[in-house]
Amino acid sequence: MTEVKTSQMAIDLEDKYGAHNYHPLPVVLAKGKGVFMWDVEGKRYYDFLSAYSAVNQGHCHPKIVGALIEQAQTLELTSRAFYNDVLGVYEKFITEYFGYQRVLPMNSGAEGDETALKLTRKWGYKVKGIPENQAKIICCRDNFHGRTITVISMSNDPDARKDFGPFTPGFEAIPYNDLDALAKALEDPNVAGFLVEPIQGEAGVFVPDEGYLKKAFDMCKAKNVLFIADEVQTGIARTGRLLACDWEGVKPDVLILGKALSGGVYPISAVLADDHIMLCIHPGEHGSTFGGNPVAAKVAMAALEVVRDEKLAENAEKMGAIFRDELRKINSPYIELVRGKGLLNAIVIKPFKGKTAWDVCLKMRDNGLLAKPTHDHIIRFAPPLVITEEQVHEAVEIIRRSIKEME
Ligand code: IF1
Repeated sequence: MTEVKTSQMAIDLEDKYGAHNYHPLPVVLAKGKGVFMWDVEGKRYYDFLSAYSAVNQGHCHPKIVGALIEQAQTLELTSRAFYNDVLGVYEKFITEYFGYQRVLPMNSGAEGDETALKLTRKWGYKVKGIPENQAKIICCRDNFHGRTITVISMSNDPDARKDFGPFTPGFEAIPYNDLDALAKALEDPNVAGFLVEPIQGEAGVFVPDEGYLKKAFDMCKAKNVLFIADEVQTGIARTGRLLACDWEGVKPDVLILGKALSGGVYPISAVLADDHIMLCIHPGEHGSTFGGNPVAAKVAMAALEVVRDEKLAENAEKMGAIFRDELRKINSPYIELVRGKGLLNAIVIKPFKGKTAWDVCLKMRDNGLLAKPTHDHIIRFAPPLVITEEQVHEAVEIIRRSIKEME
């Protein structure tokens, strides 16, 4: 095996042997602990991406890693052709934790979304009585739900779609945060579900108006349409509540979770729903070799226990408020606005002296903080939820200094 001795070696290897489907910030990470990561040369960084909110519990959390190791040494995978002694325990645990009757375990977020779409269509035909092949699902413009062909069929991002067609039919995209558009779309009796991100992450941490989710939920109920929440990024304490929907007291009919369900150590996703929806799917109609395997089950339980035991939702709310307050005190021609909820935040960058959000991220990297631009002019700030107040202040100081050095 080749030994990586410098950051440049790692970059060269990826460049030569990997598909070119990403454009990473040039930093090569070799170690993580809590809110920090270290590069190959040993330089320490604050992680303000948390692997797109997968690492809410902090890097290499001993309890989650411990659960992984212990179960991997005992029983790793049985497939769902047989029962095992962990899956049912996990199913009971996670359904009680989120207040649903049933769970369908999968691996990636995109698979969770696919599962929710299939489940919603099935319910549309079996329960709502939509004529065969006529079911429609409403989605939102500028959504991000993953990379599969069906999922990108809902996208309007040219990079995500171009030359990947033909696409899956059966979707209608309406503007996000627009209840009139939703009302109009809901007039079609063949609508089975409305799929929505409580905060649009990829769109640049776009927080909808207060009351949007609750009203959208009520409108769906009035039309016998399932309200499907993609909480893959916003869920598991990220926004200062266990779920972002909790901010408005909405309990989605179908809930999609991923990312931090594993604390970042393993790909785990899940779809939760009650009997009258979930039991529409019968044996042989959906599944996955790895979904809900014993290691995943143990990891997810540990990851969710950490969220509860360490009160991460409370900490995210508190630290998020301090973080936004401090960011808003930075007076710079580069900063147009600061927005977010809990520890899911973003600054909108105004191009200045020919410099963009990417340049700001490079400067922050040099000063010891890692974040990623989205859409050229937005920088997402989403540290692990275990961050302390002192660390928030230190991180803001790095951000302030980086921006000032560019003026
Ligand atoms: C990448 C974005 C974040 C998601 C929501 C489902 C998925 C995601 C709401 C799919 C995934 C990702 C994947 C990551 C970049 C990232 C992202 F910028 F692209 F939009 F987080 F904001 N639903 N989000 O945000 O989950 O299948 O990836 O497990 O590199 O594509 P997945």
